[in-house]
Amino acid sequence: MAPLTLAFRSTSDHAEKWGAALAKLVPDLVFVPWQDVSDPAAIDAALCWRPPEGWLASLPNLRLVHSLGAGVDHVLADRRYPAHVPLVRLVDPLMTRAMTEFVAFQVLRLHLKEPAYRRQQRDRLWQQHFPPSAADRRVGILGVGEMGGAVAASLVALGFDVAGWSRTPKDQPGVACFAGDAALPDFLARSEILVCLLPLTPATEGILSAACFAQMPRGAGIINVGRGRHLVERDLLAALDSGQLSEAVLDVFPTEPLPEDHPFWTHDRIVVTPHVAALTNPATASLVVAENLRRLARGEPWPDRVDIASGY
Ligand code: NDP
Ligand code: OXD
Repeated sequence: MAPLTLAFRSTSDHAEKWGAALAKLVPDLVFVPWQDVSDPAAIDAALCWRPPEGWLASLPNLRLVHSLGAGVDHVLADRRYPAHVPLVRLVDPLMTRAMTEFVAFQVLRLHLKEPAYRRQQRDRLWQQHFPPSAADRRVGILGVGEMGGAVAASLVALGFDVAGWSRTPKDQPGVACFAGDAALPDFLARSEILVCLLPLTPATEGILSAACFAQMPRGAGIINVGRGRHLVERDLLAALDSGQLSEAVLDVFPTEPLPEDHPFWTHDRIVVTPHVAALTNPATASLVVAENLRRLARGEPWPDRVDIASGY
């Protein structure tokens, strides 16, 4: 079998680390950082994060595009994406584990009123808030796929009253499952803490909007670890001003890094984290990518192939 040639393109992932990790796992792989691609026709596969428009289309013999992340919106944003080329996303159990830790931490912070105590400390205010038990705290997860499903299970294990919303019906132990647009109002009506773990698609863009917040219990909190464009930013600011929402934790933004003059940086009811909920780690993610490259070589299908028409 001829060795595979893989082109690597990302400004936020380390080509050297990826090249070294994959060399150990796929010994005959030819790994080419994008700047060094001299013969575009020799490239069999591309491993990328946010490839610039038209770059993938410029590789005429491409047989696989592999995302460097779980999400693929950064690839499908390319209007010249060669639609005949299979797109595979990264599903790494370690990333899923990291996401469950991040979301559990943020849910517990909101549940236990930690942001309020930080504001009180700033104001030297001694005031106790009596939280409901976890069993009486209703958490809603938008998106119960690889990550949302694991997050839901971890919150159930912590004793929370958990619901999930997905496109197709689910049956997950301990989780109240809602599916489809018609079920969204009932799901939102019970979500005191709402976690967004949806992929960004035309159907989900702007879902965290005034209409969504208005259907949630007054004083609810949101945690957005999906994508920045799920959130209508001005609607969030208005909902925090009016008290309809009490707190927001935001890990993802339409423009990253978040611009220095953005009002979220200094808002005392918004926690900003720099897109770190589940970072891609070459040490473990390379095992997943290597297996998907072997599947390409063997002509086998990929379990995490993206349905390009639905965008995830
Ligand atoms: P999956 O594809 O496994 O899960 C997506 C879930 O969203 C599924 O349950 C799916 O429903 C649901 N969904 C999609 N479209 C709709 C819709 N229109 N209406 C209702 N439900 C919908 O993705 P992952 O769990 O692996 O990842 C989710 C997202 O998390 C990524 O796309 C990415 O944006 C984000 N992410 C963020 C990270 C961070 O560090 N902040 C790290 C990694 C991922 P169904 O099951 O019925 O198909
Ligand atoms: C991802 C991300 O999609 O890090 O993996 O956001």
